[in-house]
Formats: sequence, structure tokens, C-alpha cells
Amino acid sequence: MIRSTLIRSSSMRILAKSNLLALSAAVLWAFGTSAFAAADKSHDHPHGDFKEAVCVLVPTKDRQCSGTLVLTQKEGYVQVSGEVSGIKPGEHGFHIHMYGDLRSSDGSSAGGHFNPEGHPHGGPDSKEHHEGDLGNIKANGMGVAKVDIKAMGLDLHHVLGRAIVVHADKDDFKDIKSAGPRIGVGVIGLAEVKEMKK
Ligand SMILES: [Cu+2]
Ligand SMILES: [Zn+2]
Repeated sequence: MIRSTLIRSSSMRILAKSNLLALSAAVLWAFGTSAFAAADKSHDHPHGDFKEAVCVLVPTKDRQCSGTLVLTQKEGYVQVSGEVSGIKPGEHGFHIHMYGDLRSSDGSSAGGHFNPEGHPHGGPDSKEHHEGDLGNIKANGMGVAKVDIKAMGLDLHHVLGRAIVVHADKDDFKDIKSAGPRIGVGVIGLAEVKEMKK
């Protein structure tokens, strides 16, 4: 009788101990999962949860094109806003190119249009187009273009470190050469956001 009580109490102690173990294992698992999820998220977005980038355009050799563009990540698109000046009145091809490499004086080191899915060149409303095909910007008589473009489906994280290029002529959305030479180039870089807009 005494013996069986002893056995029971010690087995209960073991039971209690194993419950505690199970509980701490569960806590550890939950903690580990959330920590893992957080790590995973930062893996998806290596630059953190930034929403804004900036691109300062500088002229290529013997051109006068300049400007500043702000790129903001919105739900399902990137808003591109700003002003470009020093260009002839009328329309100018406006694209995101592959590389944020401005080492060549004619802008050629920025590479081709950003086109990760191998689509043909087009306009932003074409059925198929390069991801970097932002269309045309239109300069007024003073050679100033206001830019207000919704780049649908674009992910800001995919274009950071690439270039925005302004061309001398209008992009006809068919022939990639229609837009002519590159007259302004800038690198899309992280912008300092003074206030957290959430
Ligand atoms: Cu271009
Ligand atoms: Zn294109």
C-alpha cells in the first residue's frame, strides 16, 4: 500500500515533469516559429520595409536633361512622381533600365530595358511589355515635364539600384529604338523617409 502510493506519487511527479517539458517545448516552438517568420520576412525584403526611393536625373554628354523623381510603393503599383526639365517640348521615352551604372557618358552602361520576364517592348498599357516600360513623359513649351505615373504591378524592391532613363524622342511602343538617344539618367536609390507614413 505504502509502496504503491510511493510509486503513484513518483509517477505523477514524472507526469508533471513531462507536462512541463511539453509546455516549454511548445513555448519554444511558438517562439521559434515567430522568430523564423520574422527572419523569413527580412529575407524577402533585404532592405527592410522601405516604401520610398528617389532618382536624381543627370544629363548625358552634351545634354541638359535633369530632374528628380520619387518612387513610392503602393498597393499593386509604384507611384513615380516628380519633374524633368531641360528637354525639348513634346514626348520623351521614359523607362527603367537594367543597371544603375552611369559610367558611360552616353548612358549606354545602364543596359537595356528592365525586362525580367522576357516580354517584347511596349507601352505601359500594351498587353505585353517590359516591366521597365513606363511610357512617355510630355514636356511643355518650357521643356519641363511633370511626371505622375502609376507603374502597375511594379515592385520597388526589384528596381532599387537600377536606372531611370529619359530619351530624346517619343517611344512609339513598337520599335525600341524609336525613343532615340539617352539624354538623362539616374539611379533609383533608397530615400530617407523623415516621417513613418503608415
Ligand atoms: Cu529607355
Ligand atoms: Zn521596353
